[in-house]
Amino acid sequence: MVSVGTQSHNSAGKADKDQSADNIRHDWQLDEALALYNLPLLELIGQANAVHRRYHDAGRLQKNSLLSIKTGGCPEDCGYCSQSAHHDVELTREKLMNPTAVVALAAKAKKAGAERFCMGAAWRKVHDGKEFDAVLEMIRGVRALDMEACVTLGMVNEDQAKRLAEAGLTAYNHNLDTGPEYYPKIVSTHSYQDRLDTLAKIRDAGIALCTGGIIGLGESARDRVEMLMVLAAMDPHPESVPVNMLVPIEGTPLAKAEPVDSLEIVRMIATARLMMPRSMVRLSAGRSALSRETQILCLVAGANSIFYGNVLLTTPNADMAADDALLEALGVTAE
Ligand code: SAM
Ligand code: DTB
Ligand code: SF4
Repeated sequence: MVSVGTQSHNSAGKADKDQSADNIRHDWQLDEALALYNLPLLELIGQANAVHRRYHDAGRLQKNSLLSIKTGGCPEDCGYCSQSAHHDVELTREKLMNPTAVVALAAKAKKAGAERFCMGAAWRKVHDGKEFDAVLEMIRGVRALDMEACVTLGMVNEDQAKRLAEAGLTAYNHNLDTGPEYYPKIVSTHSYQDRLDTLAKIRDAGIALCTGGIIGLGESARDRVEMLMVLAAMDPHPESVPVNMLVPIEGTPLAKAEPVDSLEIVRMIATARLMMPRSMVRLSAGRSALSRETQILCLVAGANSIFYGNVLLTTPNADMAADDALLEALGVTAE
């Protein structure tokens, strides 16, 4: 039986360099990771819940608000994405929003209980100039509200990472999306190594990493755990790990992808929790297709963060009123 040691206690959520004394591992092997993923479900959830409770306050859930600050027209060809210019999707393109409007929406999200404000731009990479300056202004504005700020802008260079850090950016979202072998079947315009290079520059600049993936792209369980192995090999582990379930978009190559059994997202979250005990694990896109009870299973299995708000980037999120009822039923408090 595969199990994970959980002997020593540590304070929640903080990733630091000295993780070795705390059963934090960076050397997961494929057979071990797959064995965790394939454990009998109740055993997997039980082990993940025990690790979750040891490293985190299980009565807390982080609420993040998400906003698309620049929508559509992206030159990349990610097969799942509504915003790629390569696909024929019914989507209104929007140029970069102005910082005042963005910060006003962040203030509104804060009032609704969000602690982190995440801003996404459909760019291949950041270009220096007026637009990047405007994004830096958004970050400073969000931080001035005493909220955490996260952006996802595509690839960055070292100088841009440094400027993001100077603006006070809390975290940078840049997903690996799937395992290294399967990735080229999903995207051809950039490589897995490009993603890893951007993550390294962000981390070198002292910004927390938010990086995870999607299930439902036609990948195997092996591809899923291979992605988790790449994430868990990072030292320290990424501070947050979003787990998305594909939101199928009409007009994308993955519009008709075979839907995955919702218990696979529970397995993915539980395995992420076991392999990266201290990271925040975010139950991200796809919640509106999950029952209340499946979402609760995800939280029991170690998810401790959600996107809260009626829309994700371009697709509807779980309804806010339903989320309020869910949180009320759970009796959890916002972080
Ligand atoms: N262009 C930037 C990038 O690729 O990093 C930022 C935006 S991109 C939309 C952010 C992430 O959203 C993707 O890496 C992917 O994990 C997730 N995502 C995009 N479309 C999705 C979909 N249809 N279903 C689930 N997740 C999706
Ligand atoms: C992440 O992992 N999920 C969010 C956020 N990071 C940027 C994006 C979800 C997008 C879902 C599809 C859409 O709304 O376009
Ligand atoms: Fe562009 Fe990001 Fe969508 Fe890929 S996932 S097409 S890089 S916006």
